[in-house]
Amino acid sequence: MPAPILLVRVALLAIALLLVAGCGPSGPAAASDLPDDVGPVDADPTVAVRDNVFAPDELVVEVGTEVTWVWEGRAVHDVAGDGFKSEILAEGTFTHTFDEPGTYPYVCSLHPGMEGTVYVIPEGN
Ligand SMILES: [Cu+2]
Repeated sequence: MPAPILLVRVALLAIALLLVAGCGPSGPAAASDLPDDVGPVDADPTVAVRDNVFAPDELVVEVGTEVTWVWEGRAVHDVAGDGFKSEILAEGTFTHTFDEPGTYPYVCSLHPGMEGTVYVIPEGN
């Protein structure tokens, strides 16, 4: 009785395809609430974009702060987060002003593992 076995195989294949389709390309995670122990604010809201690391990879700023990423590496990179995305650049700068408190993870979409986080804390903390 091969027919039922074939049906089961088709069903399993369909389920597998659905699972794969649900996992799109991995992008930056969505912004989220702040953890409890963030701070103090970094004096210089600037991040160097190097090969293949953001330095510093964690930055703490007050809400309303303009963060500047400065390309310093030899390879091309970008900055891609929830609500902000640079062009793919080899040099130059990208800026983004964070108007809402929260945790903003971002990545270079070209280099897996090249990740950073901006923590945006309320004014006066
Ligand atoms: Cu990169």
